[in-house]
Amino acid sequence: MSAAVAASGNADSAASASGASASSASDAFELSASDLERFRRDGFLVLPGFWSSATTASVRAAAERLLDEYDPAAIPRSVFTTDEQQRHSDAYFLASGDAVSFFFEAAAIDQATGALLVPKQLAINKIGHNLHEREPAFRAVSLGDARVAAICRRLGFRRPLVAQSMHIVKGPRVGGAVRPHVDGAFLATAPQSVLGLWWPCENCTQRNGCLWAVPGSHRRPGAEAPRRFRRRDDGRGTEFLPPEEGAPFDLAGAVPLEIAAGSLVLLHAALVHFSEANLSDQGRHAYSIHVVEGAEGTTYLGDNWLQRPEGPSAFPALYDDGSAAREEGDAAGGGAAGVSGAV
Ligand SMILES: O=C(O)CCC(=O)C(=O)O
Repeated sequence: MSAAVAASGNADSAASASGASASSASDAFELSASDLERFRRDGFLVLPGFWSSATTASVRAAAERLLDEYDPAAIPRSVFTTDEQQRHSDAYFLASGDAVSFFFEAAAIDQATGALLVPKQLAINKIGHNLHEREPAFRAVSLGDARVAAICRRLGFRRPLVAQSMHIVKGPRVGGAVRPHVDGAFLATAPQSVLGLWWPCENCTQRNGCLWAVPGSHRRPGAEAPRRFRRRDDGRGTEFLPPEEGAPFDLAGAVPLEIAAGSLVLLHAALVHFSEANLSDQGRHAYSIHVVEGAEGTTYLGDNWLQRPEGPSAFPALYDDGSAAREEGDAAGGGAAGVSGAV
């Protein structure tokens, strides 16, 4: 595996370089041509300093408050990891698309008794999946930052919908590994349009379980048809399709994203990425959202695990350009550069 990716560079992005806060987001912000080229080539892009330290602290503080206030007794003793054996598919999980729900770390729970083995603030793996509408600090950085919309426009989205959000806690010494996966396995549209945005709230190192990415893996053979995690046709929870695991992802060339708090990482739907357990004494909070195309011509799949009772029209739109031409084909030289319809 190669050297750490400290930054993919984004010198052209004034707002990012100056660490402009969400509330002072500049209309002038946009991804540069080299940013687009890098994203097209690698399947991910790091934008250092996207959040100011004040914005990063506000998100972190909002998560700390939720962790202080939740009642562990009210949360099902389900754990949430990418290990399919442990992925719970109960009503709590399935209803979390429009809620602020808490999911325990496997290692934080005594599997025999259900007792917490660590303080409740460290026992949570993630909080999701509608922080972006229900919690003001998360709403501000998800729906209220014009630069997020500018990124989506540059990548070819005509009507980007924020489908889900998660705050990943990955607590010191208890935060588990996230197995290699692609986000398009967990959320899908036809054609595929999922874009992940991931912001660490703390500096990331290999010790505290930084994200790893396999550059170019979004262009591997078969990337367009991942094994999917979906709702079962018989209404009884979720399943992987096909049920059996295929060949493991090729992790050769994976790079650790040892990046600073407040950076933004863009993740293509078919990019192979993962993180190791947090073995350190340092936290590794991170916030992420996933955006899908909501314009005519793209369908949010009815078997996605995440469904809103009102349907996908309930997902908030960052903007609506209607039938405006996609920039992807014009500015980025074809389908592979953007995300929308271009896994
Ligand atoms: O935060 C992490 O460690 C992994 C997050 C991730 O891969 C995801 O949410 O898809």
